[in-house]
Amino acid sequence: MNDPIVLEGNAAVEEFDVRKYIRLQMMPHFLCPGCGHGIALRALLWAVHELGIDKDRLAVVSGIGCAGRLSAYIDANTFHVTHGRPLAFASGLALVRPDLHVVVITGDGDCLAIGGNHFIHTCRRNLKLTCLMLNNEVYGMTGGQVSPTTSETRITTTTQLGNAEPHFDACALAAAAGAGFVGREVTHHVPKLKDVMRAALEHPGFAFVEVMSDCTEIFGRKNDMGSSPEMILRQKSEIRPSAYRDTVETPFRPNTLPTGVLMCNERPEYGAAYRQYAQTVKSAGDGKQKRG
Ligand SMILES: Cc1ncc(C[n+]2csc(CCOP(=O)(O)OP(=O)(O)O)c2C)c(N)n1
Repeated sequence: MNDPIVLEGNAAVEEFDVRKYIRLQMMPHFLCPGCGHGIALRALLWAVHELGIDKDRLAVVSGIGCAGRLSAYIDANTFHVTHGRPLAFASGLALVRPDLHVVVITGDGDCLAIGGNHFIHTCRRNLKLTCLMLNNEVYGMTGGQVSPTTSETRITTTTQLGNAEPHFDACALAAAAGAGFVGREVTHHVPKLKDVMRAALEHPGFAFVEVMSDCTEIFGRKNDMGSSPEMILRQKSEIRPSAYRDTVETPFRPNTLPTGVLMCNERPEYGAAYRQYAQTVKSAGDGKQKRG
């Protein structure tokens, strides 16, 4: 068994050059102009750089979708697995390889719809694992269908008259399910986003970060949210539309979503606890005489 991870040093003194962490042969990338997912990727790699994480010790697991596609661009150990299953795959990896930093990159559909069951149980289990959920409020890759985080009233391919369902608060769900670390940040604030990701990577158990990301080409266009720069500026004060936008003066309510590190509790990490328990059981078994 490999030894659990130890953060070796702080490389912050060395200037961050994203090109050292990406597979340049994969360029040009497939993201649309203005997509927030690229900003999230850069923030993650910046946090990895600052923590001095060796690329050989970094494993990135992602599901299917625009968010899921990001692992392909990272020059580390990467796994592009089935839709909704990155946390299940990553759990196995983190359990047998505690020497790795295992990071999951997932979309709101991947994480909360098809992968919702894996999500709540991963929060409960508390393995050393970092989960970044890029929330663009829509199924981007498949053409813009409604997702569990689509705000009320928003137009999507499958809610042409406006979404009538209430959306999930992913951070509240993670906290209720037992996640030790919960954070949220918008792609507008890149240094803050990097800091939340860094804190998540340093957390000794399961860490969940919701990244509010813009889908400019599909979601933004359908909802008349303006150009990409206009969309990202909107994040400063307005993220979610009011459910009553026809009855209030402004079309969007102020952003009341809290950001930053929302919760940080340390409790026994599942992998270490399991190994210790297994050792105790094994030692007790070794001491017993075999029955004839
Ligand atoms: C089992 C399965 N069901 C459905 C799909 C189709 N599918 C691919 S990506 C996707 C949605 C991804 O949305 P999200 O996770 O929000 O990521 P985004 O593309 O918005 O980043 C769906 C439904 C699939 N590939 N596999």
